[in-house]
Amino acid sequence: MITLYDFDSKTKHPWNVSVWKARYSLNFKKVPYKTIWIEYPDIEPTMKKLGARPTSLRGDGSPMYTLPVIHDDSTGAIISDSALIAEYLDKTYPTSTELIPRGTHTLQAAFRGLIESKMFPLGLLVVPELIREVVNGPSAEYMTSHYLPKFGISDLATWTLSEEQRIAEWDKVKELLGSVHVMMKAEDKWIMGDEISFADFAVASVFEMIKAAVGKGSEDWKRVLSWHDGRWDRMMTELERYRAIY
Ligand SMILES: N[C@@H](CCC(=O)N[C@@H](CS)C(=O)NCC(=O)O)C(=O)O
Repeated sequence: MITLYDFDSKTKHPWNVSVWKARYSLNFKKVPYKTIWIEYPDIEPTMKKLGARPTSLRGDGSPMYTLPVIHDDSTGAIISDSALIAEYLDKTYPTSTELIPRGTHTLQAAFRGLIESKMFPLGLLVVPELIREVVNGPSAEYMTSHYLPKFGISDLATWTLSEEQRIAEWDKVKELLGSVHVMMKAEDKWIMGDEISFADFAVASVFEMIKAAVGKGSEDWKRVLSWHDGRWDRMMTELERYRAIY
């Protein structure tokens, strides 16, 4: 059985963009797994104890441990990083459809790089909401001290976005998604055309984070889904079958 490490929350529902990529991948491969929910400050000690690898370095040069991480007790493998998890699942649990089909590795990495490079504006819209409404105390404290300064927010209690700023930030998010939309042919259902892949899960995971932050009954969520001729609405509806939480 595989264990997936994910961020705990008040809503008891996954919300993190990076972990959603791994969750979609596990569900797509139909590999049985269970989730262990942890808080931000517990990532490093938990991962060190497990023997997971850090995925990058912090500004001070120390190793940075991140989620998602999976532990597959049938092989003993412990994998950090959502893309490496997808590669591991393709290799260890071969199925007729792959997350990262042979020959698409570089293009998929470039595509994810594009999405990640343009995600910053979204942070200002979702991170304060996630801290206020979604995560538990220890993660809220961690995100407040580690993430909010990046957005120039020093005191969340008094911080608000004006309506004008909100519209401007949402416009930037629309632009990011629009840059993906214009690269796709109208008839393309998925990033690779007719074939679903890890690249789609990278996009859908951004939507999952938006949904978790703004709420699925909100006007913001309905508006986001309606952008670009309803492409995202259709995509998220199709992906319902890979959204199970174990
Ligand atoms: N490249 C990694 C990135 C994972 C990542 O950055 N995870 C963040 C949450 S979105 C994290 O765990 N951060 C830990 C921290 O900020 O201390 C992946 O795709 O898995």
